[in-house]
Amino acid sequence: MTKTLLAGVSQEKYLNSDLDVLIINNQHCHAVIALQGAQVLSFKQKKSGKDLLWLSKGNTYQPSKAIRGGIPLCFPWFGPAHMKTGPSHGFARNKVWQCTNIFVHEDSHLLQFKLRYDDQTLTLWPFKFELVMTIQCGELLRIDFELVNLDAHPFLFTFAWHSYFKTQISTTAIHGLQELEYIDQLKDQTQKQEQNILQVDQEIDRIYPITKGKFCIQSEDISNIYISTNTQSAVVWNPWIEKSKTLLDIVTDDWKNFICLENGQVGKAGQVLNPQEKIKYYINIGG
Ligand code: TA6
Repeated sequence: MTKTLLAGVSQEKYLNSDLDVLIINNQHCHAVIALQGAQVLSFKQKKSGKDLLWLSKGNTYQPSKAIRGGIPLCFPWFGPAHMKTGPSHGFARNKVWQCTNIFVHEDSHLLQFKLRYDDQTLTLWPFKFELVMTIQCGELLRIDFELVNLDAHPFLFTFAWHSYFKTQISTTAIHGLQELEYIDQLKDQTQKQEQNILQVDQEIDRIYPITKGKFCIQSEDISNIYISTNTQSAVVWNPWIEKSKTLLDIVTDDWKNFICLENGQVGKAGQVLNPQEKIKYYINIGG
């Protein structure tokens, strides 16, 4: 059952699952955003007719289960939980966010989503916070992240937009990482330096703590995807053959069709936020 919220925005259950999604359709794009995680699942530009994002065919869309693909938000930590109790990459992508505002701006739609601490988050991460993400669906996809510390104590957080870009991995080249230091997650966190434009021919899992915030993903089967952001870190990931066999939500060989370029504040680029302090980040994605 589809419910129209305003011109160009409707709400429905995704693929007849229990997952509530908002469908945005305007002259520039067709997008799908899940209320769970305020997660963009699809962003199809009308000028190219291509979806910039990859979404796994192996998702089952069970409530609170992380959705593989699109742009999951890793918050308030990136990677494994510190005390090994919480979920990998934090809880933000598993929680249902509140859509607090939808408005039209210069032929685009802006949708605001809010996540605020609750009893469950406090058991996983003992700090009070409010996080608002504003998602602009137009010629570009722009996401703004605004976090405020509502606690009486400072907290340290890391975060990333764990973006899955649709691409042909065998012909993919990532520009914007040249000469940057990175940590190889597959080789005991060894520090190395990127030499050239990055091409992928095996499993890759690299954290670039400090980047220049501008990237281009090239591949034979897509038009270039450009990313610009004021976040410092980038993570590059593809599970390749063997690792993807351990991931039940990646169907056979579908690992060939995406690259993760994840932008945020990760590792030593984690940030401390003092009580009542606010911090803002953005990312622009376009073809
Ligand atoms: O992309 C970096 C990474 O931390 C990889 O190590 C891998 O675990 C990936 O995220 C996927 O994590 P997920 O919890 O979404 O399966």
